[in-house]
Amino acid sequence: MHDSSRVLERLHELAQLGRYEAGIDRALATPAERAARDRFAAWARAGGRTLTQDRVGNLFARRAGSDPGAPAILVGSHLDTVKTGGAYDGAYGVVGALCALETLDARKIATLHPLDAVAWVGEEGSRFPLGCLGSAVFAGLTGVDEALALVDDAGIALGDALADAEGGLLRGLPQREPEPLAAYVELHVEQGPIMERAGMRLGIVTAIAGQRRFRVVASGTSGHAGTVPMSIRADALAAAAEIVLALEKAALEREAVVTVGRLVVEPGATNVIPARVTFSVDMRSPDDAVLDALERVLDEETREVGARRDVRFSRVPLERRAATPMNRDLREAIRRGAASTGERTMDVPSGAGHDAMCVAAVAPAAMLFVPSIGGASHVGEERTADDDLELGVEALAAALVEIDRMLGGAERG
Ligand code: HGY
Ligand code: MN
Ligand code: MN
Repeated sequence: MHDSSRVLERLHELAQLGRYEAGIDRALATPAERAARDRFAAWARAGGRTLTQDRVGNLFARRAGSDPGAPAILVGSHLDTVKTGGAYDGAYGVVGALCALETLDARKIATLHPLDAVAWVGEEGSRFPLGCLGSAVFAGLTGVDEALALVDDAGIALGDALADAEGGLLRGLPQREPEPLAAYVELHVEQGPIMERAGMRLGIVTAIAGQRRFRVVASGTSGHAGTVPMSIRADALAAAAEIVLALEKAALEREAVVTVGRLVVEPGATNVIPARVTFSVDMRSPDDAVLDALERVLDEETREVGARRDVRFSRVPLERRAATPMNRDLREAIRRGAASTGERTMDVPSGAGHDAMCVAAVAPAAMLFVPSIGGASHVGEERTADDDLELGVEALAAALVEIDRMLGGAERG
């Protein structure tokens, strides 16, 4: 389709921003990520959209509805990436939203509700320690000033980074004011293997797994690697390693996944016993009670290992997102829209977190997936077939019309 084929060229253009040999690194408020927001704004303007921006940099591009008083339907995703990101996680949902609006323009389809394409900032939490940062602020789950005060590893506050010309807010955009919302829809690559294994090209998300992130610090006693007998060591890294393996075992015994993705050893010298280890813990499960159980394991294990090894453990919660069911009515409207493409759909859970988890706090939310080749994501090799990318935009455009009709009917009584 003409309009959805722009999705390929735009994704290719975005994929150059932050590209290096391991993939794409496009962290919030860096020049590459700001360039991506600039591209979004340029494409939106070219499509005749009205652009607004909020205080943390989220961008909104409005396609007017026939009823100016009707609440907006938001549709979008995020432009930032993890350190070794691919070309599709987030970017696809942002570009797909713009292309879906352009598809409706080309077919001269009017909607009752305004349609706002949105680019959320900081979904990955790869620079500032809060995932879904932009959508959490938008939904009022995190205060703006609290977000602006978050600092990166170099001690730079988000507020300062957003004030900087290189990576900061776009200039000259009107402020997005709070307003009632009708619904939120997010198009995303699945980032897992379920759809590919089922041979399905369109997935309607049932629920998004709950997630909890922590920063854990193990503090032991440093010393000479050659002279301190093993029997009296308080080795922070050995203690942390026991916790990592205990969490892995606890996740294997439950419907959960736990990942320790970052681990920093201090002083980090080959001939010095580790004094302090700081590591991340990322827990996910579709069942919040399982996450509670995993937190108890973390408590119990750090207490036992800490006492046995004379290592002190402390932890800071970085993020806590409850398992989030997607809105049933929106799921059915998306199913009807997707059906108009002639493709079957499947229900699919999301193990990955998304901005929809936050927006669901202030509006009915739902997600539409297309398959990931080999289920790969958060790696440079992330891939989705071009025709699936285009199909997703077609299905999204049709879903927006169905949602508009469903909500319009509801409001008209
Ligand atoms: O970590 C996640 O699931 C998401 O990609 N931020
Ligand atoms: Mn991601
Ligand atoms: Mn994502």
